[in-house]
Amino acid sequence: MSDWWRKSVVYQVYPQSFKDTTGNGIGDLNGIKEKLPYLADLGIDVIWLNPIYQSPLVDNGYDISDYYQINPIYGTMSEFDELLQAAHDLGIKIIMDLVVNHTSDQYEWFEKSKQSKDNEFSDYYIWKDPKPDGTPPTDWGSTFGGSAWEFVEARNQYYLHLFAKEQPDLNWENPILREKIYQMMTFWFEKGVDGFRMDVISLISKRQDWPQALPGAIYSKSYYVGASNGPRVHEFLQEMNTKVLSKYDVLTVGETANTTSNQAILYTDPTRRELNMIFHFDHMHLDYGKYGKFSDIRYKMSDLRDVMSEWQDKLEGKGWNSLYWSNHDQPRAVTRFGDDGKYRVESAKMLATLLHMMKGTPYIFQGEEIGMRNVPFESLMQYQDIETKAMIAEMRDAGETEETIKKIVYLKSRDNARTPIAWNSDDKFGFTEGIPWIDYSPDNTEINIEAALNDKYSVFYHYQKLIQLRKTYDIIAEGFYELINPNDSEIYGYTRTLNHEKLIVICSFSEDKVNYVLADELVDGQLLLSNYPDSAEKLIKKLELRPYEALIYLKK
Ligand code: TEU
Repeated sequence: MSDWWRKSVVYQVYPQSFKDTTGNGIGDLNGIKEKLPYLADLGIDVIWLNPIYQSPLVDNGYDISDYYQINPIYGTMSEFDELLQAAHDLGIKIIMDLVVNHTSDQYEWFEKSKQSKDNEFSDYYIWKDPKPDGTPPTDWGSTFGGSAWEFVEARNQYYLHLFAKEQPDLNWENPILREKIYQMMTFWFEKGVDGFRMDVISLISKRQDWPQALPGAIYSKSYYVGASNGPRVHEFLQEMNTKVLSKYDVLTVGETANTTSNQAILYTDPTRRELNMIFHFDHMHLDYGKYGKFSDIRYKMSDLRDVMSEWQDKLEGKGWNSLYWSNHDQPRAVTRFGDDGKYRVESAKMLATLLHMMKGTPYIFQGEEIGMRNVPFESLMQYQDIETKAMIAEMRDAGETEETIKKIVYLKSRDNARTPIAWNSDDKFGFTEGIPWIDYSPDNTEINIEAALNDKYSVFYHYQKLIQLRKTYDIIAEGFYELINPNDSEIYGYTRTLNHEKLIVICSFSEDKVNYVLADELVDGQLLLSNYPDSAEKLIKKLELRPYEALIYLKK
């Protein structure tokens, strides 16, 4: 098997917000197929599709009611087959979203499981007797509010749901259930799918002693004590690899919130035959507060540099990193990590430079490549996301003011990432002929794909060049990472070294001009890319960096 994914760039498509061709206001598979030439022009190698399976959409498709059916709102199975073939014809692979920690409560398996304790499906899910006083087995909270346990009279038992009560957790202790999952994975691989992003895969093995939550754990994350990186998670993934993954030349990336860099080696060490890479959350957690992600705390660049460097260093030669700033669960990168006002373009390009020159597989979330920022919705009523609604309720219950809640929701709601992509500045932005399932961003008139393609200095063309550099220079995929001036408070600099070549990457996180002095051995490199049109062709020792200036030099 080749490690093709070591030099690939992945583009995440959130189907319902990408492009609608039917006028129902929801993006669809034919819309993605129509826009494949745009993605080919950007230069990406792989598309990650968020879930498109049959679902009641309680959690926007992460509540699957049939693993083998395409949700008709996105299209048909034959339209999926056509999309896959059209992508492959352009040299673009497609990975799907594997959601096997839980299903929808409308899955046939669950509908039967909840009926009794002695049918074929009874043990497909996690059922526990109440405590003697009738309360749930543990004090774990659901990510989306309330208890992680729901009582069902017919069984006189609770079932576990780490997410919505409409998302019952599957029982991975059951080998029959595991075989069903492996059969399903094989079905999609036999259709030609090129891999999976594995939703909350680090949660599939629960501790069988069902511990109480750690004191002070944030309610919606209290289950981590008993479900995160559980006792059999690696056994299950090695079984999955042996029975399915090893038979195909595919990309696998596990979503593993609350997983350390040491634990990541266990998931991504190729000799362990589990996954190719994982999404960690350590850089996402830099601005967490008492409500977890929902905080108005601003991260510190020094903390970001420490986290990104830890992951580069720890996985060097032992595992493999994914590289991302945002996705469908996170706010827009340029708002969270850059300056989405005066220096939106410069800082979006700087963030892209910093990430894409690191060691690992970069992931671009739709709209990131044109510098989309958070969405200033007027009213809390405009938010659709189940997590956002749960957090609004939780903050109201805690007595937070509406002003505070609105500010925090603006900063961190997942809906920031889920507004429709604007393909042009027309009144419906080229997204749909109908009414969009979620309101547009007021930015769309200015920030849209057509405007980006017509501006040679746009964020789009910077991403295109970064992707091209990765295809051109092996040092980007394989070079050794080292920090430059590790204590500088405003400039994040690092080198990549491969054989006698050195790549020098210098990124300013300051809105002011900043002086930066390089060691002699780093000067004289040749400029490969800058986010300013007139940076010096040769790298000099004493730099005066402009606001959010990002430089890439190669010294041979
Ligand atoms: O997200 C996993 C997860 O932990 C999320 O709750 C995420 O950490 C949080 O939204 C950050 O604020 C995955 C999917 O990506 C997410 O869309 C689903 O809602 C969730 O699992 C359940 O499937």
